[in-house]
Amino acid sequence: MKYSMCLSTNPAKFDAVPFKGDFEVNVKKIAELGFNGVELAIRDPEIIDKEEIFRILDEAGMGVPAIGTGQAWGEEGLSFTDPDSAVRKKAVDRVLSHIDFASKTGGTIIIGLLRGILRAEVSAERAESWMKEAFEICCCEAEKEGVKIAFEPINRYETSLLNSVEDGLKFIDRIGSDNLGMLLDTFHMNIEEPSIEESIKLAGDRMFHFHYADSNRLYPGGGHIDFKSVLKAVFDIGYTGFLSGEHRPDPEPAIAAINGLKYLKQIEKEIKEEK
Ligand code: LER
Ligand code: MN
Repeated sequence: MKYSMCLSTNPAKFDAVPFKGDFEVNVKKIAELGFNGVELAIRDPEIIDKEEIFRILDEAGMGVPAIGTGQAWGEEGLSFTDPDSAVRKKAVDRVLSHIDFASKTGGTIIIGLLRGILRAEVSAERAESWMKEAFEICCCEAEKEGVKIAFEPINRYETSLLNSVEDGLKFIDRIGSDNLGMLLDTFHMNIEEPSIEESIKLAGDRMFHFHYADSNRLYPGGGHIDFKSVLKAVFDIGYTGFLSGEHRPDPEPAIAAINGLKYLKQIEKEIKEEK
């Protein structure tokens, strides 16, 4: 299995991105710890030095399995479901602006929090139709550049729009683009899914990407998710992508990252030995 770690290219409020600060130092550190790639959280592709990022990634031999877009919501309030059509358009344009960089890195664009939240003045039907329209535009443009998009179900305390894997799958089926799949995150699934394993199986080959964190959003082993059973389900569906760490940096980013990586690799070994 390949492992990546979430890393923000710019300062951000979100606390489950373990590495922030000096990009080059962090990429080197993540490579040293034994990860195969970095998942980049990018608020706005216009404000990053892409050439410099490529140089750093190349030197460290790091792949980019995915690009997170949620900071445009967290830091700027952009969303697909804002009552203001200008804000919705800005959110869609922001996703479109990720496509070029994503095509060069081969990374899947993640759409999670950028869907927004259900506002009191907006009906659920209206919000879903805005989301559908936004996803259709993004998928169509991304497809032209061979870029995939992954929709992430997110727990009810962060959004009231599409919390479960089942609802997420129904939503992506309505859009019906081959380049649209799912990002499953163990932290959200622990809150929303009757069975994490069954939801992974339900997603099957529509699972394009995977976030790991324990029940309390610490590194795996810091909470009570049964990662052996979860990893078995991931193997069973034939997933060959990255497992990406999106957990809190406690007690310290590198310690959290290595604790989680060691824990998951040991479980992987046990599963293989039992076969
Ligand atoms: C982003 O991948 C995520 O999981 C959200 O919880 C961000 O708040
Ligand atoms: Mn996530």
